[in-house]
Amino acid sequence: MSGRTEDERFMAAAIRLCRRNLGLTATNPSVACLIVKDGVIVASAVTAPGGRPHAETQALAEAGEAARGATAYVTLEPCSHHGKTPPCADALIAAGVARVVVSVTDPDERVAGRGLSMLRDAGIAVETGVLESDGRNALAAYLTRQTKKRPHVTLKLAVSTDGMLGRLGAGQVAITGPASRGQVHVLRAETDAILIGIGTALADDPELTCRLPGLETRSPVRIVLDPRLELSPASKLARTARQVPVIVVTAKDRKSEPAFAARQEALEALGVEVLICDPRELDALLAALATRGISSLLVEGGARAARSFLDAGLVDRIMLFTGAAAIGKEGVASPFVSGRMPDGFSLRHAARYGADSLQEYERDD
Ligand code: AOF
Ligand code: ZN
Repeated sequence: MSGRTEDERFMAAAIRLCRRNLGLTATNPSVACLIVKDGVIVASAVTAPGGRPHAETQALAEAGEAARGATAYVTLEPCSHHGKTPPCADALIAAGVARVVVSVTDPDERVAGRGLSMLRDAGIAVETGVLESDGRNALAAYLTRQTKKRPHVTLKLAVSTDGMLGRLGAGQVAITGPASRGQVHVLRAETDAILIGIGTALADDPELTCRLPGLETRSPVRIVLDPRLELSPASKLARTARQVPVIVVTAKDRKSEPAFAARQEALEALGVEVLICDPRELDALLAALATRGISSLLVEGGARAARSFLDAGLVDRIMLFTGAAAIGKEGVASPFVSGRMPDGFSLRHAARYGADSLQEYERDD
């Protein structure tokens, strides 16, 4: 891209690289580090699956002696704390790096600016805030969990040309084409958990896994809001719970019913986790999910689940896919349609996938 400084071009590359391990590093963020010497990338790394080792230590090991006098580009402020690994700031200092360029400072209270101070105190030139908006976007899950103590929530909607999400009683209706569906599977791969309402689970019998070739192992945890515990043990979700975890969220007061206990047992025998938490209390549910290390949540349907997350003010990003087909009679209306900006959100990105379009909106605050 012309007009970008050298720092911005290397940071853009680092931000692209860190996206590779999104969804694999919970509860750590996926961070990338490039070591650049005389305008050439001599080493690069991204936080390892599981969250460790951190990006910087891997990149420095790869660079070896070449790190001396080099510039390190890091998407997140290097850590300053002795956690499960020694501080990355110390590793950068020991390697003799001359300059460190950072996109986003780390809100983790053990770091919070200390990483940058350690580097400066050691005489290293430090630059921060480079491509910060893109960096924050790539780190959104981690930043939201750190600052709001809940997962970052993406609402994905697939809307027909006439503004419908589906047709009442018709099960799954194809609204978007294969290219959009591929994108949705990439989103699933990058996300820790995916959530639907019981209405969608009963109508569509979806699997909610990532089925892109090569990414099959990256399916998110699947969550169903199911106040009356209606998910069938014969559903695809229940039958595949041993391969990819399924959590059914159900209301407390049902425990007193004998039929409830039997249904709970049948689901648990298949490996489904039954979480007692009132599905109408989304704040409490999201806090519970964050405590389990879930930093990102994809809400995939249906209209009611979408509405309740929006009404609770718990949507951070909207991915609006608009297909080329119309639904017509008996359609279920979407809360949003193409071309009309949702209140409190701004357009961040737009793209075309085959005959479909995507609008990505980001919450304003
Ligand atoms: C970095 N580079 O690649 C990542 C960082 O439990 P620990 O020791 O792994 O520390 C977790 C914290 O480390 C996490 O909350 C965040 O502050 C930072 N993550 N830092 O320098 C990395 N993934
Ligand atoms: Zn670190």
